Amino acid sequence: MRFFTAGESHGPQLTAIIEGLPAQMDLTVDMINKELTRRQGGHGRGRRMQIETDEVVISSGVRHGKTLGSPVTLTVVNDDWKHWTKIMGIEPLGEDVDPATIKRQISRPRPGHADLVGGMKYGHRDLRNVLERSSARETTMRVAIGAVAKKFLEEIGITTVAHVHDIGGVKIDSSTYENLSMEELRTVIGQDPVYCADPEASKKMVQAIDDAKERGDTIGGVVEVIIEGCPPGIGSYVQFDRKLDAKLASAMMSINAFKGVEIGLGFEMAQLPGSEVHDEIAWDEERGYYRKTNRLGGLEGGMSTGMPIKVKGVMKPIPTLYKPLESVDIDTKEPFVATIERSDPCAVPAASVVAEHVIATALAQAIMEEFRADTIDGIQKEVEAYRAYVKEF
Ligand code: FMN
Repeated sequence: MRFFTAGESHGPQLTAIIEGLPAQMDLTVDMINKELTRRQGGHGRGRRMQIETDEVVISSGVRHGKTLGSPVTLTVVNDDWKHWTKIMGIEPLGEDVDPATIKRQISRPRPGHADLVGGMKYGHRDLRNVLERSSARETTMRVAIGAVAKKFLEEIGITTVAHVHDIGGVKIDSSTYENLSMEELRTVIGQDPVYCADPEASKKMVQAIDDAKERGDTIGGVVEVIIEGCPPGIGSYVQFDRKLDAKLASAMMSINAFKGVEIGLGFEMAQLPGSEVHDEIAWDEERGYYRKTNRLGGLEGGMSTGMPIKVKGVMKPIPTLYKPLESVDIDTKEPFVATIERSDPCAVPAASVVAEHVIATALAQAIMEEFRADTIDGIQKEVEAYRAYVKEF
């Protein structure tokens, strides 16, 4: 399965094309829209989330609710496009229009954004040409693609969930969610304003977001994606670019503002002896092979072990601040304090939804490389036979 996304933040629409999906798989716009709605939620999101209600249009690759095996095209139209037709127009400006009169041009790069280097790299003196694409608006389509990937995973018995682990220094108490089933965890975070499973920590996180807003500042955090039901042996140790942990880390790092990834205990492993990091192997008739603990987060040697996969990602605080940082105007070369394009104090809850979907996409891709069939039924049969084989191995 491969995919592309396209579209500018204030352009007419965002688009994704997914190629390589098996045929005969159930797929509806509702499955995708409910995930897009979750991406727009979470305490700490501002005005633009209220302007937009993202709804996807499927315009190819699906007929009567089933995939055809042909490329699937997904589109999310920009409801606010009417206000941007001149600023973001596709046609040449025409000789009678002075480019300087086009509104909302940007010559002031924001620290922490792609603005300055993107302008240098692509020769854009109007930095809007950079920020329109570098904006996290693109993650809308990553979620849409991930919703399709999640449906595929579900068809072969794999479930995913993501939750907020910490925000602005407030950490979840792990005991609040460790014993919850995936379904219970999904229900709990679905009702929480910051998608956190610990009600006490959640209250403090909401307060931390409100305090940051008050100060004109922003805060980041950590999200965790959990995957259950993945059979052992997805990915491979035989070549560096087939390692599943590397693929998942790359997917996580591809999200705007994500600056680090942990698998299992992650960076904590640096302080622990090997005996407290590695997981002992056991076997019983019902489960087949399993690990007595899961400190390595379901990955060994670049392959899934069959235990739940646990990947965390750290999001830096949003770089656009109401308490602005200093920068330099590229026209005058004079220093200025940055103006605000738009800003929320915290987007960690929304980012947890994005993380779940990019990880689901990377895993679905890896699984499709292992099990090749043109129909979902064919893949299901292959996975089933493989699960039976590894259990008895
Ligand atoms: N950055 C902002 O300045 N304002 C925002 O409102 C904003 N919202 C975001 C929402 C989500 C869901 C995510 C994942 C990121 C958001 N960001 C926002 C972060 C920027 O897109 C990101 O920091 C920027 O593109 C620079 O990329 P880098 O941080 O990966 O270097």
